[in-house]
Amino acid sequence: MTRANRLLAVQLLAAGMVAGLAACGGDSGGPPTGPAPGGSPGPSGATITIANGRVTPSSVTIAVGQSVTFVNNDGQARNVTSDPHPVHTDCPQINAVGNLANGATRLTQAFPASRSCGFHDHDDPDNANRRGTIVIQ
Ligand SMILES: [Cu+2]
Repeated sequence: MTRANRLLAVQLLAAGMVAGLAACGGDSGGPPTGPAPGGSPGPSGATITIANGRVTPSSVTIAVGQSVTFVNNDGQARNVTSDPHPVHTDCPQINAVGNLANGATRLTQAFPASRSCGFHDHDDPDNANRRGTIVIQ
């Protein structure tokens, strides 16, 4: 290898390393599903069923300390998460339901305080048929 060739090889190597570094940056993950606190379910105060592409009922009222049962009979997985999309931070108790396979049933964690909590299907967040509200009294 001549001196000129060796210099060229070093330059090509350096250029490759810079390109490699540039390709490493950026966010490769999908949207976060939000924090999943270490809470546990309480007694179920209401049941929301997903079927025919919609949640029924779309609004339920429960007591402080209770959970909501989600049942998925929609023929495919549905992803039940707290508003707001995509951070799911309002009522992380809902994120305990998360990705719910067809035929599966899962409880939210117990809701610790009186408030209203919106939820949505994270895989179709603007679909009003799969949005709803949990009112904790
Ligand atoms: Cu979402």
